[in-house]
Amino acid sequence: MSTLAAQLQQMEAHRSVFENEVRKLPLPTCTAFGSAAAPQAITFAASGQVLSTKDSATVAERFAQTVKASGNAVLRSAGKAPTRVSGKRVAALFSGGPAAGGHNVLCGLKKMLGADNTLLGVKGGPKGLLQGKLFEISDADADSILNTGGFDFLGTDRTKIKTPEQFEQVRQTCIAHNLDAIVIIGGDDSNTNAAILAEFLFSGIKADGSGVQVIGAPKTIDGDLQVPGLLPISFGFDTATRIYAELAGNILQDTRSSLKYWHFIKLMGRSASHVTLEVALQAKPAITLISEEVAEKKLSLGAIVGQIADAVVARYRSKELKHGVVLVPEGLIEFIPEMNALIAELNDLLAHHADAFAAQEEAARPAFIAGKLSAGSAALFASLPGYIVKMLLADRDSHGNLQVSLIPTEQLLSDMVAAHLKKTAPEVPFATQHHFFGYEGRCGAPTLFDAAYTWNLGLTVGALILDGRTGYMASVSGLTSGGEPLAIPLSGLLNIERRHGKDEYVIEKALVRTHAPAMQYFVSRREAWAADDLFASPGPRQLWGPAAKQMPMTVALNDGADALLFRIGE
Ligand code: FBP
Repeated sequence: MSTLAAQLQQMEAHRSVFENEVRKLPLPTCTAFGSAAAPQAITFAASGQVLSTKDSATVAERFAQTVKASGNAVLRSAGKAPTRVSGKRVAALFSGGPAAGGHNVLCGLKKMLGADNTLLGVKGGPKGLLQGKLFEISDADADSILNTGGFDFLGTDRTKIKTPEQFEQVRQTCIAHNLDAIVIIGGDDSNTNAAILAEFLFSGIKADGSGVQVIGAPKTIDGDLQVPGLLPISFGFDTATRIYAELAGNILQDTRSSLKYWHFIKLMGRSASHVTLEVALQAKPAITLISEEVAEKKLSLGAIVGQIADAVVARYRSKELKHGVVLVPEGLIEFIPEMNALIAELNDLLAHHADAFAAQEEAARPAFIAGKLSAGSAALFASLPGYIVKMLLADRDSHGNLQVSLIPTEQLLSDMVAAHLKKTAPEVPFATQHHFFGYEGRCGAPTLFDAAYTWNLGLTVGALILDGRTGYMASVSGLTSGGEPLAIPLSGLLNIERRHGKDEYVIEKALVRTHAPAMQYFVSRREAWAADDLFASPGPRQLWGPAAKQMPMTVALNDGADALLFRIGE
């Protein structure tokens, strides 16, 4: 074999030149943990900050043990742990969609637990926990996954643990593997699962009557798991948005070069528009829709289409621009008032008539449901193209969410704008292209921000477990002032929401706040971006060099930072 061929073969199985180098990347560590090479355990103490929601009284009854233990108070570092805890057996799992940095949570956790405690990985997410698919994670495993993207080391799934049989399976797994703690690395729904499990496993699980600790870690590219002042962002958001912003920047460059297309780009992010807002701030396209603003202004589908068409016409008539980019948040459809009312009715109908609906021939299903809708919703339903109706009737995910990633909103909008222009401004050229950026961004190699953030989240999770805590979500705040590990009581975040046609405990999704600084900055610039090509190309993710320490623009603006650079460990 030639030297080059041998070199190429050595790059197989996650050993590209990039992957080999990135594993050696030094990670900044919060000063609370001491040195980066040998982080030390810390203890936590209740701060004066106590969390509550509109449903706290009901939550205190249902989650009596965890609420009594935590008092719903936020925990902050209280200094170095006086003694070293050993012999704990901790199982960690990924839950929900993948997000860059998950592997580093495991690495930070492994480092904090050290050689005198055991870290087990759960294969295949919550389902793997039910099935008892656990294995020990070695130091070599941790070395091989450090700073790598994806959740492939363990795998993930979206199983919601809710039935008595499932809870019993979890108990059996805890007993069989002699577990002291479970770590759930997931989004809002998964951390709700963590709160429920923390209460269930609080006591009486082991022979001596003690319980199993449960700690959550905040993951999701959607960025909708945030707690102002306590949790700046979920991990994976920075990496995903930088990948999408690079792609959007490339497309913007193409529009300006080939001078002929309007590109409609739908961006993942579920209900919240954080991803779309961040990509807009980075790439500065002509038009960006923000779902939360659409809901606030009660914009109808027709009004949104009219706004896009007006911008298309204005660009053509004033500067003869026949091109542009429109960013569309994945969950937009749920925020358009008349669509929201229709979806709510559909959710209830599909939950209550599940068997009868399933028994219908596929072609007969729309008519079956349409007959049960209110008059207004039935009329709207009848006006929608078949490709949208099909997706509105598709299965909800296991948490009861409409699978918005499957709805081609970008196609719907561009079809409607084309029809509108045909009637109102037929002389304006309108050739379109459509994109959906989602899966491309979830498993890329983490940015330095996500790599450092997740490493410190892992250290925080480990320190909370060694400190005997349960029912908390780890966080790192103060990202521009050194980084501070802290713990948020999960029960303090719980609300009651209607899902699957019934009331359930949930952690409310953090949506874009239209009066927050990030949105206000966007509003102050968007007219200029619509009128001319002012886009910027943020380029690929950079792990070395001047842009490496950049943090999400939305986070920096909303936190009142005076620069874009994070300063963990400084
Ligand atoms: P999480 O909330 O579980 O992190 O999911 C993120 C996400 O990527 C959403 O943006 C998207 O709507 C959904 O997952 C897609 O789900 P799936 O991977 O099941 O297709």
